[in-house]
Amino acid sequence: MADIERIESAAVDRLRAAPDLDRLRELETELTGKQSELSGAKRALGGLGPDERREAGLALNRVRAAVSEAADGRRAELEAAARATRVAAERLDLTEVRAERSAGHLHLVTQTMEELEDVFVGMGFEVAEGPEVEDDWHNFTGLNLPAFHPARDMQDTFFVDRGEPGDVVLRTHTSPVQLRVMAEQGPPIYVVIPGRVHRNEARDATHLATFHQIEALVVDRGITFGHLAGTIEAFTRAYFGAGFSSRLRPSYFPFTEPSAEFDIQRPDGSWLELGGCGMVHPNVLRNGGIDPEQFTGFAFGFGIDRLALTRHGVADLREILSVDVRFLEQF
Ligand code: FA5
Repeated sequence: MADIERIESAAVDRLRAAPDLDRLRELETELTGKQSELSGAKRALGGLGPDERREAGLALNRVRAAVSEAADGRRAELEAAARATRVAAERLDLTEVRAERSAGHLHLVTQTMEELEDVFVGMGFEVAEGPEVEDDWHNFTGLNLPAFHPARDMQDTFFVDRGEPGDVVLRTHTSPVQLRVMAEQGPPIYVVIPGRVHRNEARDATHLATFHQIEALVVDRGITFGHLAGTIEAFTRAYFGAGFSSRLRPSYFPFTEPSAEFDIQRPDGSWLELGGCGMVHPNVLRNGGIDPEQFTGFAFGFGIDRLALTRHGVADLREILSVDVRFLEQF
């Protein structure tokens, strides 16, 4: 009986200490198989008297049950540990990583300007730029706006104290670059002109004194108003998406004839005013050194700031000047 008790406690201890499932399986064979002490003890029962044999037989059955219970318990533990290891190894971390310190990013207006340039470049346009400090001729006179022309009042001007009074201005629109590209490059012309412009205006929810425009200019043989309308429609779909469309309304600009304002329609049916456009006026072509009998062209231009904020549902244009990181971080 003492042997049987020793066999039981040794077997249970070894099973509980099995380091893995393979070793556990080996131990089970070793402890309960034919060669095991347990089987040996069972065989020895035959040499005992009837009472002793009965007692020892019951004890051996108890040991067998205890050994198999210890093995089952250890197996369950080892299987649970293996499952946990496998789950940990297969786990996908889908948490968005946010750097502790952000390196900052481009301002919403710059982002929008670059997106617009990308769309136009994708449509085959080249990007052209010109100076922000401009002479009167490029900003007004050369664009068919002679001195004292009433349409000059459409764009209140900041004058630079240089040369004769009124000679040098901060450009009020990107259109003066039209004349520069015509003179420098000549037709065929397919350019977009992004840039910063300035007007002597009181700031309010829809006006800034410094804002941004982008302007397209095409000059080639046989360019028609149909090309203008089609290009604006193609741009609208390329930039805003297939659910958007455009419309033109008659308007007036001294540098285009005929002229129009263009709006885009959102998928919900509402309209957003975007900018001005028209066929380049023959006087402007001539001022750019191009023969209007040979070439025709169209131009369109619009404000970037209003567009950028409308897209993000920001109501007040003055937010563009905000230095509040909580505002800037949103875009
Ligand atoms: C022009 O500046 C013309 N040069 C546009 C043009 C180009 C017409 C080529 C024909 C051919 P306008 O003054 O309407 O047009 O200004 C164009 C856009 O600039 C406006 O639609 C608006 O989006 C934006 N804008 C004008 N004033 C301000 C302002 N104070 N603050 C913010 N955006 C403005």
